[in-house]
Amino acid sequence: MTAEYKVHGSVAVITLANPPVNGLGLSTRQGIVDGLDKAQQDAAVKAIVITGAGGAFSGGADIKEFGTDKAMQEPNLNSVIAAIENASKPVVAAIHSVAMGGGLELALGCHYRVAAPGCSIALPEVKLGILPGAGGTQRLPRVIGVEAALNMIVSGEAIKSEMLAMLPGQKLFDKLVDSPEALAAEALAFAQSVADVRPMPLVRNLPCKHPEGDAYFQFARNMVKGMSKNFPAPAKCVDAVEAATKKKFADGMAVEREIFINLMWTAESRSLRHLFLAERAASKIPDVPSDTPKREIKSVAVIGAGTMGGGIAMNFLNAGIPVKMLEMKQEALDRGIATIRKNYEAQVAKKKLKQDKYEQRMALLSTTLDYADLKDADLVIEAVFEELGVKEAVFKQLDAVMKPGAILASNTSTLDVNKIANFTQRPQDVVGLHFFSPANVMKLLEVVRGEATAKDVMATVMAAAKKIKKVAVVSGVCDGFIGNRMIEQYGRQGGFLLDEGCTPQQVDKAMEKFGMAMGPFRMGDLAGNDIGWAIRKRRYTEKPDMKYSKTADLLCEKGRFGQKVGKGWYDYVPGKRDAIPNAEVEQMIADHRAALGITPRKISDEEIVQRLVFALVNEAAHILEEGIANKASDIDIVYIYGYGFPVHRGGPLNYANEVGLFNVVQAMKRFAQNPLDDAAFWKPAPLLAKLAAEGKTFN
Ligand code: T1G
Repeated sequence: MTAEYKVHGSVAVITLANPPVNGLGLSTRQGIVDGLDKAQQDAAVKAIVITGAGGAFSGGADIKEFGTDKAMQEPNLNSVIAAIENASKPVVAAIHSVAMGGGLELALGCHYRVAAPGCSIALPEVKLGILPGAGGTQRLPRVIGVEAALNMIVSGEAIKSEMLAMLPGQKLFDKLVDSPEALAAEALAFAQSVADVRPMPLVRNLPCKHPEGDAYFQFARNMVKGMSKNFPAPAKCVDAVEAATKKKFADGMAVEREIFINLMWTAESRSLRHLFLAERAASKIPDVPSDTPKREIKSVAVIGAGTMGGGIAMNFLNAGIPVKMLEMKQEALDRGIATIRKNYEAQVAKKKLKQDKYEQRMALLSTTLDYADLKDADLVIEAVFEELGVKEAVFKQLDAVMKPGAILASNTSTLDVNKIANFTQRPQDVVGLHFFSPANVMKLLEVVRGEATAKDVMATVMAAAKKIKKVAVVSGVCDGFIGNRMIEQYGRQGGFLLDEGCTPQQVDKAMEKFGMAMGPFRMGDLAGNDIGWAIRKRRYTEKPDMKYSKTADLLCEKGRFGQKVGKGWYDYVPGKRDAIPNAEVEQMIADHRAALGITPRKISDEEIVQRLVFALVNEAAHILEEGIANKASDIDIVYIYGYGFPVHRGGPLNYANEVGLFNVVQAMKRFAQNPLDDAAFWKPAPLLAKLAAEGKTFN
């Protein structure tokens, strides 16, 4: 059982003990009910306290149980709460640290609630595409008021217990103790003090009204509509809370239940639940145990004060870690520091950063022109020009000066980390840390594991990634690692579609309707079309039989590199990001088509989306087969955090699971028939073909 029972004098204490956050899984729910039964049968027991062991009261229903029959198996959470409300002796919730979702609902079912300060209180179910399903939408408005409750339920955000205790007329907490240390004793004393109070108060019996109900909920619906594109749950939260103000409690519960079950079966909720677990799973490396000793990162060095080097440095400064930046020339250092200052000052101007914090961060930054000054850094990250010869010179220098045990990292986005490691005598200390531009903004970090990279180096950099608030995904060594290797196939399909009859804006609009933050051509204009051009030039010699559309090269030959030069696939007005279609580009595409003897055809949005997304899926299947990525969910995380893949689709592989891998393979067979496409590429990766044939998914 993952709930302990112990009697202290005349008070029985039931302690949830299901680490890490006392998720209310079946055995925990059973433990609570068993404890309630024992307490009620023991004449010596006059009152009951429920609390949580470790770092949480309870983080809510056990998300890992979702989609399994355990989640609904009796006693389900509503049954547990009913058992509490119907108990013959008062039940007091002793709340500390975290009380979220079903954990807060459990507390709301108790007769009394005693809380410690600093506790994170939330109903975050909406972030999983559902809504509170154990009475939260009906009970929370009864104890903190309709508007405060609806705000919490629609946002899913946590509020500190001491803030909620200050709400006028609140009945959420009967007592807020002075400190977390005082909670246990004070909860026992409180339980004793109410042992004989009858009738025992029930939240469900409290009134729930809003003075201008119709007007308020109309306003709430309008607000929610704006912020919940692609997600049905927030609007349903409004319906459920409105039911609390218009219906008897039991009827309101029925409304909540129906909405909860319907939302649980939406693709959006499956995507959000998948990503919740995927993001946490990404930090786990199969052959690197979580207790692997980590090296201490007390200071960091960054080689290169350009856009990437400056952004990388900011991540560590923001985490309070001193950074020493090295450049070859003082003016390059000055430029780099000026850019960092400009970025911080922009945040201060937007009130996103306090002046004193800005100054603290800048005080942690130092610069040098001399490698010898870097020798004491625990981690050094090079962000110099993307050319192997330059990397070789840098790593040879680092190998000569860095102290033993320092971690040497390259920010390379395409080069072979094994080759870079072998420029040194310490390949076990070399790793790739591929930041995405802008490095101080993008959350994704690809941690590229060389064949010699030591396990403790991997454990150390994964922990450092968490400290600088990055979502780190481990990649093996290959050209483009995970993200850029896949995006190359995505871009190739975009080029073929232009040759076959699409305009750039037709492809972009189709992908943005699918949910991409930006279509491939607007993204090329943002990142710089010359980056892809340089890679294709390499490919033309390395892989002469790899088929590419020449359209993008024609665009680059006209110097249309994108926003940075005011023109790319689209035109741009200085200071604005609007992509303005350009007739000359469209004519260039049409002329190129004609030169190839291609008669343009009408291409549906569905084909556009399938060809671009299934190109990602097929390449991802190869990446999984080759062991470049450890698991499918890691690849979804890469695309969500690094490439603007729509969250409500859960990532390219989750989306493929939703479409059905059989259907993905069928579509690929159709694409392979198209003489203007690349039939060889559309041969399903063996892993994909196998899963499809067996009716399985990537997970
Ligand atoms: N169920 C199962 N595991 C959970 C969990 C949960 N509810 N919450 C966290 N974990 C695991 C997580 O996967 C990770 O596992 C570890 O705990 C640490 O998490 C009926 C239906 C509680 C604020 O949405 O917001 O109740 O990777 O890295 O930063 O209405 O976790 O170590 O194996 O996030 O300290 C509603 C979600 C559920 C809360 C702690 N509850 N959790 O943050 O640690 S639905 C939630 C969080 C529900 C009812 C409905 C955070 C946290 P592993 P972590 P953290």
